[in-house]
Amino acid sequence: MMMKHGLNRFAVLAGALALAACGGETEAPAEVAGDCPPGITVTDGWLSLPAVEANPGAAYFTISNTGEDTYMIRAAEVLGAESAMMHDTGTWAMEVVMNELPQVGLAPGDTAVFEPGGKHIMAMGIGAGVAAGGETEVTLTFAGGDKCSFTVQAYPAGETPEGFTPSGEGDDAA
Ligand SMILES: [Cu+2]
Repeated sequence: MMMKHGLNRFAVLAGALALAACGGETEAPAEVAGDCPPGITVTDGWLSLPAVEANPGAAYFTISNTGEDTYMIRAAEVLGAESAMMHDTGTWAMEVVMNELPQVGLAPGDTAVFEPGGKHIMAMGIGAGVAAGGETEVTLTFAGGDKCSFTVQAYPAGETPEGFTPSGEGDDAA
């Protein structure tokens, strides 16, 4: 954390957007953005809302490490949700299953893609304050305690952001 990279501005903006989106509907005090550590950038953040209110939703994003330190994502929170955890998607006995990911490593130069059919942040108990067309905030906690907060736009179940293209990690790569 000795070098200044000007990335703080992103986190500040993300925090302001999340506050604007929440508009006082949340009862708990908003967990406002810290900032992403130097070299960590997040793009394409979005949240897929559940089709049925009681079901979990999932947050997706791309996170890159252009810095010199290795980071290990250890935990995730979604503002407005009761709880959240990192999942990966796989197949077991011909069924699609989700497994909890204890951590996701980001060595220098690494990019991790969280997308449908792969890694995602499962968000349980999403409150009424997070609605389609609105925004909320995801906070990742790294080993050692650094945090990275960013805004995700909420989409109805089954919809994806305009121009969304899977990374090709799944089965449907051409
Ligand atoms: Cu999941």
